[in-house]
Amino acid sequence: MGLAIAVVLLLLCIVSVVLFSGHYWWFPPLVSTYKDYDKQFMLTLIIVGIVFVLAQLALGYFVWRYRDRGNNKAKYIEGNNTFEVIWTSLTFVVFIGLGILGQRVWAQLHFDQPPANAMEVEVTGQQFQWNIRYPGPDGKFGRTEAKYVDESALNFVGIDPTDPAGKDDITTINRLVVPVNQPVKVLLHSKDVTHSFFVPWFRIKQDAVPGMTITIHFTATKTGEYEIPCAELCGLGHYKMRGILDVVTPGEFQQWLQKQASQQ
Ligand SMILES: [Cu+2]
Repeated sequence: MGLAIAVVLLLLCIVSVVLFSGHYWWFPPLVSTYKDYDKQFMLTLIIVGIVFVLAQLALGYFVWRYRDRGNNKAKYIEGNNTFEVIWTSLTFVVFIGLGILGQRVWAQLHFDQPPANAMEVEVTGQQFQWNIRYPGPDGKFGRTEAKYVDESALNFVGIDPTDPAGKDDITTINRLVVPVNQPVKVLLHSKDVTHSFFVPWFRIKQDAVPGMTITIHFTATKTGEYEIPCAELCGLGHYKMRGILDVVTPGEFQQWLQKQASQQ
């Protein structure tokens, strides 16, 4: 029996290592400049992977070594304080160390300022769509207020019609178009409940919280269409809340922007 359990443990261990190292179900390819996320993830995975394999092998060995031979007598032991101190300290150092390394990567998205040439775009979550707004040629977003929200007139974010800065604002629903290799600063809002702006290809995930403006920034490195699922269970229609992040060349972006402007 002891041998059978040891073999099962060994097999589980091999299957886990093969599945994780083979990348069969893995992240989508990275298309932003946030490559440190993947490095940090791999570092954590390798360290805990080694510990996992060693622990499983040790467990298997002891299960086999101290298997029931029919004449064993249970012995009371006090434990070993030296071992307790060593593995508790090691675990502490590994967890805190990875946490400290990881927060630097996390802070790139959340605390670092976007580059000065970053293009601004506003993303407002609502049940169940992403409202996208560009400031237009004047580079300024028009004032918004809840009382101006008029969904029948497609004024989803409540742009004040009396504010000249809002006249040239360009709005779209569920389609965020950005030029490739251009830093983009996103001002995240929510109109109703907490949503989450998630672009797995970009390694970006940030909650949109009512009453707050949360800023994130990114630079896309490859043209293409990428999904923006809402990653926060935000109501009955949550399953259909998805936008598209369309990364295009700068020329295509200008054309698209002009076309949108003429249609507003
Ligand atoms: Cu949502």
